[in-house]
Amino acid sequence: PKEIFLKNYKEPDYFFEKVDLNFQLGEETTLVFSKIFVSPRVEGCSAPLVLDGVDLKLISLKVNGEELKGDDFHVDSRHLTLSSPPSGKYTLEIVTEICPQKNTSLEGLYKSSGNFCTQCEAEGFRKITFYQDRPDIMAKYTCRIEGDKSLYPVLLSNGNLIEQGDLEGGKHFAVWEDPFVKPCYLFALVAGQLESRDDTFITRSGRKVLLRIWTPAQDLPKTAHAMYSLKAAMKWDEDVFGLEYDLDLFNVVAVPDFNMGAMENKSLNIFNSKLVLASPETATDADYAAILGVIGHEYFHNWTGNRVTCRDWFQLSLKEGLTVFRDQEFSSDMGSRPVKRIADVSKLRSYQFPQDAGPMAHPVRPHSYIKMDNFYTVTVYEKGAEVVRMYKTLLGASGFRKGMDLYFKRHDGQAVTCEDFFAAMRDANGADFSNFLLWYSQAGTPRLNVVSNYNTEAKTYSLKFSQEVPPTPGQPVKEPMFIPVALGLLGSDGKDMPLSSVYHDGALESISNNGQPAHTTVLRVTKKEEVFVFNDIPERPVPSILRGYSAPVRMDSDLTDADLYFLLANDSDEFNRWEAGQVLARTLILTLVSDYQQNKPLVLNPQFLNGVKSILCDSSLDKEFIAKAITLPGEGEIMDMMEVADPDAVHAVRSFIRKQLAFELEDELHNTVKNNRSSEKYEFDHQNLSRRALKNTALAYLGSLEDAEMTELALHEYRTSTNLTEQFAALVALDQIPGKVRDEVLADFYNKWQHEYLVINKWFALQAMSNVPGNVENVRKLLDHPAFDLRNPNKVYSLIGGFCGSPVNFHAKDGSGYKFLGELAVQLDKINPQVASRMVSAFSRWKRYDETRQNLAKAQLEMILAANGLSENVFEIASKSLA
Ligand code: B3K
Ligand code: ZN
Repeated sequence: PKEIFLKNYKEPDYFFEKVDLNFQLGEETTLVFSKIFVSPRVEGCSAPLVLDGVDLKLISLKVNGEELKGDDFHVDSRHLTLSSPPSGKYTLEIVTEICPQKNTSLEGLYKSSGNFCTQCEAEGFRKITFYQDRPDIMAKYTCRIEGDKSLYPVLLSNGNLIEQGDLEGGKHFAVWEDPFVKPCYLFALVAGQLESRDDTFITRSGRKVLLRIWTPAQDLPKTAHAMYSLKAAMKWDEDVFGLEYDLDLFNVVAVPDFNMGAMENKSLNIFNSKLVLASPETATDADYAAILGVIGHEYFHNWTGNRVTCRDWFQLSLKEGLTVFRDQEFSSDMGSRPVKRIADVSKLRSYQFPQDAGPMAHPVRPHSYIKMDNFYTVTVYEKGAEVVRMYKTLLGASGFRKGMDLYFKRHDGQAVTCEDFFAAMRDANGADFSNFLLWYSQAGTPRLNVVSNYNTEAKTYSLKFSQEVPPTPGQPVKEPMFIPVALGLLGSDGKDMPLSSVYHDGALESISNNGQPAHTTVLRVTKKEEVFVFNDIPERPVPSILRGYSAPVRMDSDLTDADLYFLLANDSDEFNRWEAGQVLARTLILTLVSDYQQNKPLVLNPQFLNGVKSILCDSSLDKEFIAKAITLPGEGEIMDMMEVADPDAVHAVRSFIRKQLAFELEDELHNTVKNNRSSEKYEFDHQNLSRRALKNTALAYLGSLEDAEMTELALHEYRTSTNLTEQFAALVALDQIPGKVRDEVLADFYNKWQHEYLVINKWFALQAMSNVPGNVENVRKLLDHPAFDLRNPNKVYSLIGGFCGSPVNFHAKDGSGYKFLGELAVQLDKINPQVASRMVSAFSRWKRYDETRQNLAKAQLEMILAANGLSENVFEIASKSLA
């Protein structure tokens, strides 16, 4: 397999100005007619024209209307090459034959539940027709679709419908025209039996946009929340960024077979149905929130991604980091900002930090890849969003907006780079960003250490920062980063002290907020070591550092436990209040893990218990915040902090703490459950979802007690709940307690929901994640369950992904979990390489475990690499993991 490097990027020799596509959809094969208007970038260019093409059968090829002969071109398994194309402009007409019905990779044109649909990003268009499949080729498209009218009554593509009609033999056709230039990865086609929920949105300049969400007829009632989300997103982008939708039609199609969450094809978004369909009975609050975020995300891509796109795939974070940031902000504004921030940071810590510390670590803008699909990662997306957030932290909301405006003014209709975004932010604000661009090129999570000192006589308070970026594959030595540190200082009254000036780098800088002293300031930490000294500080403060998590770093500080409990109780920054609790919990868990490993008895620190109790009982706090604040850091996050990850010890200790807390706070938790039951019908609004979040968290704690009374309580919640959020939480609580009740209730749940495949996926995932010893055998049995299907990515993610995400059984010391994944990875790779490589990633941190586990995991990776006909996707992950 060939590795592709950013440093080798070359502008294309030929541009494509216009593309006319014509699809003849068939039951055996589909014919694709493509007419491309080619123009050389530089007058007189005579370089060969190389088109990408995979799994295509070339039927005919014409240049300027003349059929080409055999020696004028060359076709191999990846390319079609015209060695001496005409000079100047010309037309190219290509006819290819493809077999969507046999396409299980779910990229290119494929079938999902009888309907045709496409997925072209990153490099799926080359499975449809020969093309320069790269994002800097931007063309205007028309698309004619022809197919059987009764099988495919709905025919959709990008842009506007300009013609449709009936044809002989029960067929019909539709012609779509997209007035905007686009790269081929944004091309889409859908054909099938679908119906739509329709609504309209009037843009602020008065354009009336028809909004249509397409699903099979029986699912239409479940699209109300998606439509609500879409309209909210359209309004939000106008309000916050002044960005309006630019066509009269916006289509969303939900399909059950989809490799990822969704795809932002121009005016024809295609979604994994789990991110569109929701009803109170079949979707949880988490699903509702995900739908809101992802509908927003794909809609926001219309400007950040589609109108302005990426020059090459290394720049992926240009659109993804920015669009994730935008969807995070949207969700924050629609719900609770601190809670959303907490959720996003937890995700970063649980998934991105481990990636950044492992063999697949790569910068936000990778330097190389074998298979681009492997780089749609938490680093490119989530760390990329943190990078965008840092611009906003440094520039403020209005400075950030100025930068965005300039970015669109400069680059609308272009394919650009991360530097272009950086330059727009800088130039719009005349800002000095020093070495900020290192965030795009250096991998690894920076470690920031802070040491404080209060000088009683001088009334000064100093903070000394030192930083270190750990080595990552290919990057042994790192430069110091530009780290924006949002900071406040709390007085003994628990209030923020007014900050007037700080001495730094030999100069006194005034800190002001329109003339008023500030309560939070943003320090610009740019060196390996540097000191900031605050003046006029009347007493030793407690510092609240990295407020709102202003930079994606791991921070260590000399804060004492007393300081942390003080912040937990008083910080005006809610994120840092939560964070103080997390730091305390992490320390507690790690201490007990070491006790556990030395066979010492486990004892819960009473101060920690009191901290949790005071949060739980503080009626002035938002309930969703309480739910987050009493939740312990995840097992993955803890293992990520250990020298040698010990899944059994971490699991045992975390369970011990949960059980102790439940035991000590049983009455409070019980009351929390009782007082937060649903009375009215399900509403997805902040008040109601917060109540459910708190109730469910309390119930989960009580479930850990594993006694008859708690079983009775959970069973009662299970039976009486009228929405899936509460019913499923009750099931999760019961699932912790092995025995007859658990088995009966799991069977009951299946019987009840067997016709709702999205609910059944949750049922698979729940069982897959169970910590009952030897669970691998249950999971193996579930592979043969009639509702399971290895070809459907959602089912694979639920059952196999769920199993690999649960530390205890996946990392079972007898190697049974690794063996299971090894076997399945090889099997899956034959069906769908993208899904297989995602599963194989579960092995990537094998070196973090003890020697026995290392050997077992390594053997599986070697076995996978030795498999016949291995895909590039899996090869890249497996080989880099072993390196
Ligand atoms: N842009 C798509 C992801 C495509 C993944 C291709 N393997 C969804 C999104 O980020 O919006
Ligand atoms: Zn995206």
